[in-house]
Amino acid sequence: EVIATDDRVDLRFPTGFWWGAATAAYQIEGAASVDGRSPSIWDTFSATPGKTVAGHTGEEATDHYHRYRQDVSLMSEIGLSAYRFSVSWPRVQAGGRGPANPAGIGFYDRLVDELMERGINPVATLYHWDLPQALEDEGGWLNRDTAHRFGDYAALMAERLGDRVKLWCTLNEPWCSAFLGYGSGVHAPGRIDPAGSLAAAHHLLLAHGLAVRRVRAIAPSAQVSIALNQGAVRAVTDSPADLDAARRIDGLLNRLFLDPILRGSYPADVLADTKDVTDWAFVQPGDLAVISTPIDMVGANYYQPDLVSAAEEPATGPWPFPGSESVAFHKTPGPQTAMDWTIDPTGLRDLLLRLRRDYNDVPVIITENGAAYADRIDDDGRIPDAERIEYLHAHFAAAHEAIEAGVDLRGYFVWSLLDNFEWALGYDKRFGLIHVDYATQQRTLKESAHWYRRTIAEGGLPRR
Ligand code: GBH
Repeated sequence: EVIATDDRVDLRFPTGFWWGAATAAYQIEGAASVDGRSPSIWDTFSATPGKTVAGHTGEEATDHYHRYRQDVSLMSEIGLSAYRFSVSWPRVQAGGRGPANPAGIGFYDRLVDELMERGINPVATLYHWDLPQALEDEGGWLNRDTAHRFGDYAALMAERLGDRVKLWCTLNEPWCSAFLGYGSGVHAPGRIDPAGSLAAAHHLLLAHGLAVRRVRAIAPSAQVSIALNQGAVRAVTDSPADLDAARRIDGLLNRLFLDPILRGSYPADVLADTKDVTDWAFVQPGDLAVISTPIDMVGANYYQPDLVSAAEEPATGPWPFPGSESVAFHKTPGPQTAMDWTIDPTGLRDLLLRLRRDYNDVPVIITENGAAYADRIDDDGRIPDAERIEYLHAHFAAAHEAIEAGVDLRGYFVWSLLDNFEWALGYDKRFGLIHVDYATQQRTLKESAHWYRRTIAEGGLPRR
């Protein structure tokens, strides 16, 4: 429970607000070949020449698998009220089916106990992109059966951790899994198959719904959510063509996921936009009832707004928006992070307001927000990441604005707790509140971690 005590704090957050930080298994755990873990599609993808920057892989990452006690103790030093981690499916079920691997599931059991001991609420994401390679070999998310395998895996996790995990996130960013994994091919498994990418999106949604049902049946008091990468999509001009481009991208990025989950139907305009790509025959009777099984809150991952216009010529190469190839993406003007992502907290505010307006006051949790910078340790051992503090301050203030406008916002998870393996971009981009020296695995709190500790202790921020 957080109560603002400091008079300088004028942006106070609600009592019980979850001040969190997030990570993902393949980005931090390392220990890729120990204790019966089987390969995931990201092991295969990152070991394939040319797929990740400098050929980096998650083989060692931050060695969190062996250092989790220290990492939980650092979380406690910051004062986190919640920690969002993901479970590596191939660690728990080698090959993605069958009984739990005791060593693999035991790791999460110990992690959750450690969190509970420190009074940190465990939030478990069941799928942050690391599909067991054995399931990919049977078609991966193109194969409807993968959704059922995921339901079984969710049940195993709920049986083991359901007495302690407070909130489950079924999937992290299914848009990325479907359209970067099977559409543009920049993420694992690296396939380029426009029709398949829409089938993958549907099977991921079905997997979500099946997992919600299994978790609810086993752990009725736990809360359930999903972390969606939600775009604040804006058109460059008000011309009908540019507004149509924005409608299309909003459709594929946001409403394709939000509508079936929260309203029980696919958006008619997206079905129309994609009718030449696929006939949607993979949607079977009863699927939407499963997908729309009620959840407790919706998770939003937000980094920057999406600015689009109509394009003169359709995109030629691989493209992650099937049926909407004639759209151009533009940089939102303004300062940028080391990812070249524009810093614009109004996008976060706007997407939160939109969720409230269009989805019936749905409770929301910010499951990721943060910034990458080229952090360096200075001579006295400090990591002066003033830009990250600025970024976080501005985005927490935007979240506060949304709360004042009536959004039921339950918590906020900074991405990320630790510097980590940034997928196709390898280790060069540092998102952590905590610096990791990859040569020694030494952890050092950045100035932003100290800023976060004070913010959490005070229950809010001074207005700027
Ligand atoms: C999140 O995705 C992830 O959940 C997290 O694991 C990751 O570390 C974090 O962001 C920081 O990147 O130009 O086609 O390659 C963020 C959403 C959507 C951002 C896809 C990058 C790249 C599109 N991502 N986008 S493309």
